[in-house]
Amino acid sequence: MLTLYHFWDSTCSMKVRFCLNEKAIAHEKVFIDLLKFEQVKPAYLAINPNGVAPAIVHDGRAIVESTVINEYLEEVFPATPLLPKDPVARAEVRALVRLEDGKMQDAIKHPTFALKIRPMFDRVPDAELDRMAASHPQKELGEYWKKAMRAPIDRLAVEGGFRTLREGMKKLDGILADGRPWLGGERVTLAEASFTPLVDRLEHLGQARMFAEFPRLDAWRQRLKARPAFQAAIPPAEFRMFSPPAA
Ligand SMILES: N[C@@H](CCC(=O)N[C@@H](CS)C(=O)NCC(=O)O)C(=O)O
Repeated sequence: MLTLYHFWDSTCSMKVRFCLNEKAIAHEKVFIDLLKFEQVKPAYLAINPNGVAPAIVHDGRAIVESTVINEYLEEVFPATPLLPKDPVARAEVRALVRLEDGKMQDAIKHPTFALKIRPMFDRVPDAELDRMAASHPQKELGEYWKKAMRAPIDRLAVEGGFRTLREGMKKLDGILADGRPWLGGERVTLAEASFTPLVDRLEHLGQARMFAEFPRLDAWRQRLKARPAFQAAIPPAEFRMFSPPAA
C-alpha cells in the first residue's frame, strides 16, 4: 500500500507524480492544502516533520524529500527503470536531478511566490501568517512565507531566479545536442521527472517563451508533454493555484 501526500500545484509533488505515473505504481493520493497551511498541522507533521509536500507512506513507513522518494521508487519498483544501465549515464542523470533539486527548484520559487501566490494572500490577516510561521518546523520557510506575502516584492530575487533557470535550461539544451531524445539518453529517466515541474510552472508563469531560445529543449518539452505520465502529473484545472496569463 502506497500513499502520496501532495499538493497538486506543487513542483516537488509533480516530480513524484511523474515518477509514479511512468512506473505505473498503484497508489492513493492525500491532498495537503499548502495554501491553508495544512503542511504544518500536527497530523501531517507526524508524516513529514519538515512541514513540506510531498511525502509518501509505503507499507506504513514514511519517506520524505521528492528526489529521495523518486530514488526509493526506482529501487523498490524496478520494473520500469528510470535510470540508465550504464553507471556513467546513471551518474549523469543523478547530476541533473541534483541541478533541479539544489538550484532550479529554488530559483522557480521566487517568481511563483512574488508574482502569483502573494496576491492570493492580500486578505489573509497578518496574525494568521505569524501563527503559521511560528508553527513551521523549518523557521526559514515560515519567515519566507511572511516576507514573500508582506515585504515589498524582491525584484532582484525574481530576476535572479529567472537567470538561474535560463542558465539551467542552456545546460539541458546542450545535453540534447547529440540528438538524444531524452536528457538521460534513449529513454525517459528521473531527469524528466525532475524537470516536469519546470515545464509546467514556466508555462503557467507565462514564460513558455523562454524555451524559444533553446530549440532542442523546446522539442524535448513537446515530447515530454505528449506523455500520459506528464499529463497525469500536472494539476487538473480545478487544482491550479493560478491560470497562465492570456496569450
Ligand atoms: N526539498 C524538498 C522541498 C519540499 C518543498 O519545499 N515543498 C513545497 C512545495 S513545492 C512546500 O511544501 N512548501 C510549503 C512551505 O514552504 O511551507 C523536496 O524536494 O521534497
